[in-house]
Amino acid sequence: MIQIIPTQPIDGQKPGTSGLRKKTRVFRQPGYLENFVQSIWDGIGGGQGKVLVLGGDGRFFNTQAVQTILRMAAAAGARRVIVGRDGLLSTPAASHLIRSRGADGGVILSASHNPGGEDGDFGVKYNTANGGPAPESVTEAIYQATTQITQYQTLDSSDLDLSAPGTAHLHQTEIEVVDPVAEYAALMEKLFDFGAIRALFDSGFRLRFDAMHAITGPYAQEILVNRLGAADGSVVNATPLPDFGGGHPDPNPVWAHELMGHMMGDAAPDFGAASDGDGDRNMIVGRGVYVTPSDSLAVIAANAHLVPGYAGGLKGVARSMPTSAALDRVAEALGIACFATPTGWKYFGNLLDAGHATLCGEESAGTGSDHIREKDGLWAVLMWLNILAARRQSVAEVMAAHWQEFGRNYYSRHDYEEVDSDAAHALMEDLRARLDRLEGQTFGALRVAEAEDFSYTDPVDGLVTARQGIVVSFDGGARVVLRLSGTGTAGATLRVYLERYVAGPEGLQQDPQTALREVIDAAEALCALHARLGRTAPDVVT
Ligand code: G16
Repeated sequence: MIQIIPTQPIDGQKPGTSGLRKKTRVFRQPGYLENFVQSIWDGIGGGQGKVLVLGGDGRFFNTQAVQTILRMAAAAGARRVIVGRDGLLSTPAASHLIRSRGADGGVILSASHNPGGEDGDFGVKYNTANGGPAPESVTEAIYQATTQITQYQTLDSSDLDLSAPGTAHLHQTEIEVVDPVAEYAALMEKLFDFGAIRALFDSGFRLRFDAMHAITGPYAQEILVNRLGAADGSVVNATPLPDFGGGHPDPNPVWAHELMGHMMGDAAPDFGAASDGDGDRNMIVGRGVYVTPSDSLAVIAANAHLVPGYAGGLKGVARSMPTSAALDRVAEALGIACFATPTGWKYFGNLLDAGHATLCGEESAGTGSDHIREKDGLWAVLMWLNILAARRQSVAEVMAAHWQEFGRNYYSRHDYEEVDSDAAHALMEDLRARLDRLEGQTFGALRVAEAEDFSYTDPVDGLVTARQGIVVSFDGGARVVLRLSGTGTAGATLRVYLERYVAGPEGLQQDPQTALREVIDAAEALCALHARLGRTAPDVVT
């Protein structure tokens, strides 16, 4: 029986960089999830007749939320919902399912790298028929719907058993429960030279993949161990837990410090990697060497021709604006276009759909290609493994050779988390107000060559997205970028991205914080970060 429940708008249901992310407690308030899901249906022109994919990263509240959304999809008249077993799907697997099944879209439950659990974060995002995050036109329509909602529709029915693949009906909607790993693993087999990677493992190559108690554990176990022959025990923290074991499932040197410890130790394996809560981010580490996401993207682009799925060459590449320009140097050498977009994977969708770009990546540990429309953690790991298998070199050797050829973009991101929102916004606004006057001024040892507030014109649909981060470039090519995060759930997070290029052949093996000292000092001199935010140091340095 369809139930029509009267409701009223709830403030603040505006999707951010990647869907709606809030504290789990906020999402569990009566009607909160229902209001947002009804607004998704309303924002996309109704659920009637639609084929949808549904799944999440398994964090606390995933199980109940999936059941709620199934009931609401059925009440909205969806034709079919394809849902991962136990309501689980990694974000890349969900993107692939939407595409491979020709679905109209999908609902993904995740707050990505944010901590989970009752006191952690939860999130909901909608992906469109291309498998990618809804573009701004759609998220805006959803947001508008949240401000006008008067009722939502659901069913008066009990929970469905989602524990085994098969088909059931809910009202008139077919519910298909699928193995969350199978189709994704089959796609990976098509893109990569599994034989070469298997031979690499057979030769004694050792791997440690840290799933951080999140969604990729079963995917990594199946692909890396069962299909590629990595030694048993290579995948650690492999069982997804609703609170990620109390950890912060963000694959960077700070939160994946356990893996970093192994990789920098005497008994380090050849290759280390980690992924995040929903499986779309990655971290790459060699024995004794951490590879920044920006460098990883550049290395992948430079070596993609060694991987069967990309042997035909790249149509173009894209990066988010704050990502380092290491990719641009590779693109120039390859003679292909390199696009710089605002932060948010959704901005890559048009470029991939239109065939302008094959590879995309972000400094925030996201790398991917046109095989799906999300960034893809395990895909990046397989790219690296395939490249190492083809080159027969260590990660350190690959990096050294890359920097010798292209020079090195020293890069670091300093995050000031959960700072006072007013102070952070005022800092940004004051800097914006000074932009016109910065050129020629000196901060610390560096003189400003150019200052702008990044604005992006989508080359496919012409849409303009303004105010996407303040970029201050200095003489000699160093730069600092400042922007406010769009994924936090408490206060504000200010991100300070620091970059400096060294052409080589000398000076390519410095510690990044040392190599960036003048840029870090210039950023402080530019906007008195510490005094204004009431901090003495960043919370996270990656
Ligand atoms: C999301 C977006 C990414 C973005 C990242 C950080 O990733 O999909 O495009 O780079 O957030 O965004 P911000 O700097 O605004 O916090 P994820 O992995 O959290 O879905």
